[in-house]
Order: sequence, then C-alpha cells, then structure tokens
Amino acid sequence: MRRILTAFGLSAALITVAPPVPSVAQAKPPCDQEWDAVPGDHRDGQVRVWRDVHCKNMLGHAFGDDRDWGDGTGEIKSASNVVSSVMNNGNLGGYDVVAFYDYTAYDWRYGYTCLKPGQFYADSLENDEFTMRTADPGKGKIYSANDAISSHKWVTQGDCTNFLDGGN
Ligand SMILES: [Ca+2]
Ligand SMILES: [Ca+2]
Repeated sequence: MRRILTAFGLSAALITVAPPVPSVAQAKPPCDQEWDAVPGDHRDGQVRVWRDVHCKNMLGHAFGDDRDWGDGTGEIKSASNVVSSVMNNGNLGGYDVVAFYDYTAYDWRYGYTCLKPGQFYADSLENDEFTMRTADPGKGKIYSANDAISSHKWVTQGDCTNFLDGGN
C-alpha cells in the first residue's frame, strides 16, 4: 500500500488556522508512523521486516542481503516464514528494489516477489503471492507470500516481474 502523502505541507498550513485537534483524531497508519520514524528523508538504505501486518513486531532490518532469515547470523537472524509486512527504506537508484524469496539463498526458482522503493511498504502480505521463476512445469505458479519469506536481496527493478501489491 502506498503511504498517505496528503499530510505533506498541508498539515502545517492547516495547523495555523484549524482549531485544536481533538484527541480522537485519526492517527496515521502504523506503517506510516514507522516510515516517519526513520530520520531525515526516511531512506537510510535498509529493508525492514515485521512479524505481523501493519508493521507490528519488528523482527529485523538490513542494509545488505541476507541469504537465510533463520540462521541466527547476518543482519536478519530469526524471521523465516513469519513475516507479514515489509518496508523499503533503500536509497534511490541502482539496486534499490528488494526481492523476497520463499527459499533461502535468493533462489528465484521457488517463488519470489519484490518491493520498489517508491512503494514505501507493504502493510500486509496476506493478499500477496510469490511467482515461481523456473523452467520446470511449476513455472508461473503462485502461492502466498505471507509467513513464507526466507531470504532477501537488493536488486534492480528490471530483475523483477512480480511486485507486492501489484507494484503500487
Ligand atoms: Ca540471516
Ligand atoms: Ca506473520
């Protein structure tokens, strides 16, 4: 889901003329809050992953690739087959897309999906699917990406044909 951008600039102008905001005012979606919590332009070059939907219960974050989310080493140590929301805080340009894989070791053949930096995050993987990239009869087969990711790698947009939330 694309993050809500309408507050940019507008909110500052409104604050000067609007009455005090009541305490029941709607808070930003949790993933927007997580995005805003990253200092500066919110792009620190990392991918972030959470156990639950809506960016709840962070399990790890990584500047680089991690070939096994369950091996106790690297930047992501214990997140295999449980992640339900992800964020791309990568710096724009080059290898700024994150590919997520069903299998360890960045294995495209058994299912993958990608998140562009401009998508900001995917707040729920429950309606997302991997696509297999293989020459065998399973090619093109799709299945749920929720609670299923086991490795990730920074790639270019051209490396992907399948994106979370349809690339939006
Ligand atoms: Ca690891
Ligand atoms: Ca989960």
